[in-house]
Amino acid sequence: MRVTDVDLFRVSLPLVHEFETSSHRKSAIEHILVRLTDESGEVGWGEIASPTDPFYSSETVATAEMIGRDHLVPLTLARPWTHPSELAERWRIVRGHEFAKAGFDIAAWDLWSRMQGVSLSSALGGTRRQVAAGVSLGIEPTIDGLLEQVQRHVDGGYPRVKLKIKPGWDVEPVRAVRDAFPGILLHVDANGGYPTGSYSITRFKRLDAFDLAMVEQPFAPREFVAHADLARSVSTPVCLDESVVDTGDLATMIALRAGTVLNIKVSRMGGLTPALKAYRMAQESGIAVWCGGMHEFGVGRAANVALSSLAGFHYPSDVSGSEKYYARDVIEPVVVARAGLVDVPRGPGLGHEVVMERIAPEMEVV
Ligand code: OSB
Ligand code: MG
Repeated sequence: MRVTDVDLFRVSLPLVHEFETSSHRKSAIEHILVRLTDESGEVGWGEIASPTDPFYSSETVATAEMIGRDHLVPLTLARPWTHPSELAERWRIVRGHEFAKAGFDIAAWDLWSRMQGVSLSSALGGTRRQVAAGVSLGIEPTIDGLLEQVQRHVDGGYPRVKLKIKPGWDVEPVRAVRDAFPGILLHVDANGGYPTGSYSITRFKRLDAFDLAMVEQPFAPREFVAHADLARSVSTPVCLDESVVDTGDLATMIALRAGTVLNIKVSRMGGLTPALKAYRMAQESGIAVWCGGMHEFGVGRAANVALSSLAGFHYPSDVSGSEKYYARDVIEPVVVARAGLVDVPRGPGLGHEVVMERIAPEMEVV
């Protein structure tokens, strides 16, 4: 494959429902779409799903644009490659910036699988025809408002509900949801919002009463030891998200027993190539994995669906239908969840086409 053109498009879409986590609230999402064009004219699309502000990780849309333009574009154009996994090796010289790398990596996998005439799912080794989709619900102004959101998505057939929590919004909303929906697969995500120490251990011990599938990322990303302490103190499984951006972090998690569940995100880990590596490593170590999301537009969402089609993904993924977030996604067909299941496309590449009219030309940045 010889890539002759790389185009980056900054695209902003309004959210249909505002989303609040332990760190902030947002009403629109801005991501960067990456288009690689091969000398044959074939194209591949990827998505840089970094949040706008450095509250989830240190990356932002602005840093991703800069790193993409100044480093990843020239490295990608430098010489031909035969398989997308070679690019991760090439980009290794750039430390960190996993979101930026993920956008390029997805585009390379899309391009490569289109050239082979295979679906991205089968290129990755996926075998499922459908994947189970879960929803991630933000912090709501009231518990009644949260219950309405849960009801709407349970009625929509979603088999798993994840609730965002923060100090001051945890035991009470979780109890209310568990009481109203005794049978649902439920879990919570703190996005690192809790202080380390006894206050939090006590709080999480109280959550043990609600039969949660897991508690995701209670403490800040580097707090592996605090996560290990918590994992020893509570019966609810501890899941890591922000803490694990590479296989070195995963090795630390395993060695310290800082959790028994891993949220694999294509975006957080730098793309499908590193996500596959983490998937294999977790499987060998008895860590249960599932595929998380970053409010991706259709391109990144389709990559998450393809990855989730691998048989070892244990829990439902954060790959709800496009319409949960966006009135008008950038792809056709949009991602649809029916009775909590998303079909895995069988056509070449991502199996969806980007609609150029939905990407204003003035948003092209390279
Ligand atoms: O922690 O999983 C997270 C969205 C933005 C940033 C962090 C997270 C999330 C989600 C949304 O939970 C999952 C989705 O894309 O549906
Ligand atoms: Mg999370």
